[in-house]
Amino acid sequence: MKEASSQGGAHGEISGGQPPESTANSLAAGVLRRNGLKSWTRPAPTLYPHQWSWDSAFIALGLAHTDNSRAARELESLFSSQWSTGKVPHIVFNPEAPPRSYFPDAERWNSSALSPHAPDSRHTSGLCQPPVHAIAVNRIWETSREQDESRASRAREFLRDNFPRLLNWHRYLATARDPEESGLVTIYHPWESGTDNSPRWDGPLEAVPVGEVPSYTRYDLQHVADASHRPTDAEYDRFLWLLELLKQTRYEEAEIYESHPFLVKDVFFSAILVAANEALLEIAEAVDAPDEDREQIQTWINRGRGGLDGCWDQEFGLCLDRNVRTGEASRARTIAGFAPLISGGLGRNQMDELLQTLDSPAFAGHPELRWPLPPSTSPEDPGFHPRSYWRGPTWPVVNWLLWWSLLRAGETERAERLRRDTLDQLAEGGFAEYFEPFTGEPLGSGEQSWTAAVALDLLASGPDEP
Ligand code: 9WN
Repeated sequence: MKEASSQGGAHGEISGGQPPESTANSLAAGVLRRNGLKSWTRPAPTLYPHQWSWDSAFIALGLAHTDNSRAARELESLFSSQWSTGKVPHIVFNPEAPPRSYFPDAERWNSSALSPHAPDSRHTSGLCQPPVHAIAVNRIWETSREQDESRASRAREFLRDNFPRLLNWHRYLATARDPEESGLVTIYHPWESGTDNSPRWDGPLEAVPVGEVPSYTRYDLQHVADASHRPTDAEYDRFLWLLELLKQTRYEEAEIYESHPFLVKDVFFSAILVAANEALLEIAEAVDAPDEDREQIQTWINRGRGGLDGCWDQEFGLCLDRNVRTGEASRARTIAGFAPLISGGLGRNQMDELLQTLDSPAFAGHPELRWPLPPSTSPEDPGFHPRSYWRGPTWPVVNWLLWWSLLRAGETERAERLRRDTLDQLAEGGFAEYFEPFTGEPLGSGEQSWTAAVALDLLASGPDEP
């Protein structure tokens, strides 16, 4: 496995060929250690100097294999900035980050001044990201249980403390973000999806007339080798305009629902919520939560699966997002379309259809791919771009989600192939943020924490592992 340089965009090799797993483990653990601050971990050394929500969840999942208490602290530190509405903010700002290192900064979001629901203690963004957290908490529980009784009892304590926070978070998503009770989560901004410039958002974004955006400087471009890896300036103008509109509502959910021009039912986010609710149900079991909480969670799971069923597109063999404003489906072929695989509970026919799409030349079966790993956007989609962020590159963190979902669905051989190919990609390219799908070139930031974290989980979960 290669180790990428800590400078964005550079990916230096320290050893050739694939090393033994113990070496790979220590390389991955080293990335998390170097990116680690006192109680949480930066997603990348320079490009992302603050705490990001779903990154932290993946990071905790990886840390669960090296240091349970550090993993628990990672999530506790994130949840200490949970809003009183239950929302877990997508960024918690680091007051010690170097000046002019990331934009939009705390000042631009201004959430503590604008919203009475934002925490006083730390500045945060006003958005959220996919809820991987309960899945990570469950991993901490699983890995602690395998150890001595004192660790298991500390983990049970951690579960007890965090169950109410997780429940509030999921309740916020099931209510404020789904007043229609459709089972699908509404997002207010592409940043909430975690797949920022995906062609999934091209249609809904085009419909947003862009107003006067207060002037700004992008700092992200100074941390990557080439601007083509990142979203374009035109995309940033739209992202920043949506932020201004959200500020005008003071981040009030009802007002946003009333006036905001970008309201989209995100199938990928919704599917992760279903999987996270399944994890939460297991946590509820472990902490002996009241029956009504468990029933509530089960209702959300059923509703989520029902909602996703309604977004199935026969022609693409994928699930599609829906614009709440127009009712139109986003006809883009992206990895988000595999949402039902993540939410689980599929019948054999739908599973076969999804796997057929996954294996087809539209995704992992494309004959020119460096590894048979699904690009974030299908090479057959008009919005595909092999180097641009979520428009085509392969993301290890998405491979992890698909691998984990395949395992849960009992597709063990296929899951194992995906696991091996993902690790081979990292062995050649290092712990990059994302990869050019045809050449395997590492792109974006080097030393990306969640890439290292999912590597740790994949390495610990091989068929030979106990
Ligand atoms: C905006 C931190 C985050 C990830 C997102 C990824 C990217 C931010 C950015 O980086 O988003 O939130 O500046 O591009 O798209 O999924 O959480 O790694």
